[in-house]
Amino acid sequence: MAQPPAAAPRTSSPEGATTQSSPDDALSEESLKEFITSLPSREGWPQPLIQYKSYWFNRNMLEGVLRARRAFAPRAEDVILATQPKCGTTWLKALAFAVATRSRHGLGAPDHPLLTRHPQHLVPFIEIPGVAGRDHAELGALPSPRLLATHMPMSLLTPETWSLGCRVVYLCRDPKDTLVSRLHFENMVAQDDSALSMEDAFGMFCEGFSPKGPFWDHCLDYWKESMARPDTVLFLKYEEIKLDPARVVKMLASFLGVPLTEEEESCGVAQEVATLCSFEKLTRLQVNQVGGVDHGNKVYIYNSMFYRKGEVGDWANHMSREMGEKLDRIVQEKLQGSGLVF
Ligand code: PAP
Repeated sequence: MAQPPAAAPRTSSPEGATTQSSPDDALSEESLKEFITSLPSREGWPQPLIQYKSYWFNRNMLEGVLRARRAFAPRAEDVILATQPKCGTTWLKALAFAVATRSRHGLGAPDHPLLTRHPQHLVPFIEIPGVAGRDHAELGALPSPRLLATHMPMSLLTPETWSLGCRVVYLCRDPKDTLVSRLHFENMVAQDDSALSMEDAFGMFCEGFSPKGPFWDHCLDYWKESMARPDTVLFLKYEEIKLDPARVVKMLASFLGVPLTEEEESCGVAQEVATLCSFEKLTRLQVNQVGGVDHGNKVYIYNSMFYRKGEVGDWANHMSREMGEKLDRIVQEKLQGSGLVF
């Protein structure tokens, strides 16, 4: 990936939330577990969720967030792909990887990494680097510029992420489709008779009680930052990629500091990336059909679980019109005045 031009460094954000250190950042491994036990926790999702700084996390994830705050050292050249779960992380990872590495990995090459490795494993999460078989020390050993991912709310990203001017690409999705995708994922992972019902998941989601939720707060923080600093945060929606993936590929390339050349434009490189990363192409590959990763705690995530339907509007097959309208109303109210709409 070519070096993106350096963004202007800064020490504070419009919200003042992005640069705060916290005493919890220095927790040792032992006191970290003890600290988590002292936080509010609530049952409902297959794994109980723990509230930290107004967001909800399962235990593994919160441990990862706290470790990342302690051990992850951002670099100015880092590009971070930020999402809430089920908003299209896998897709964004594939697109950004293909765009950023196209000078090294020819898009049509028979040995392109996306043909043999899951997009989730090509771009490691900051807070769960183990998914890609790495720990924070190994993330530190990756050469710059690094392409990384996170589900962390903006306010929990390491303060240096912002003071160094790292670039962030945020992807969100219609909350109704996000919820439906989440419910299917939870029930696939649980693999027992503890299946969560749509009604229960819906009620919790509407209360703002969902993994990495409240949904609207997570989006809103990144949205405001993207409005204030478009050179630092690129805000995307799943639906807009679906509508015109090649257009988003071009935007991504420019934002990452590797814009498409005139020659690439005329050769249809944007479409080539879109096709390589399409749901149809990725789901046909063996690597995305077999295998998986053991996350511990009896959680095994098969590679295929990150691909279900890949559609816009599937919510209508799983919740009533009234439920859809209710969730829309809640989200509209929460986002009112921000300019962000779904
Ligand atoms: P994560 O946030 O848990 O890491 P994420 O990739 O966001 O995973 O969630 C999977 C969703 O993205 C699935 O949506 P669905 O349940 O509504 O179908 C999955 O199908 C969708 N997805 C994965 N890859 C693609 C792709 N290439 N194109 C479109 N959608 C995709």
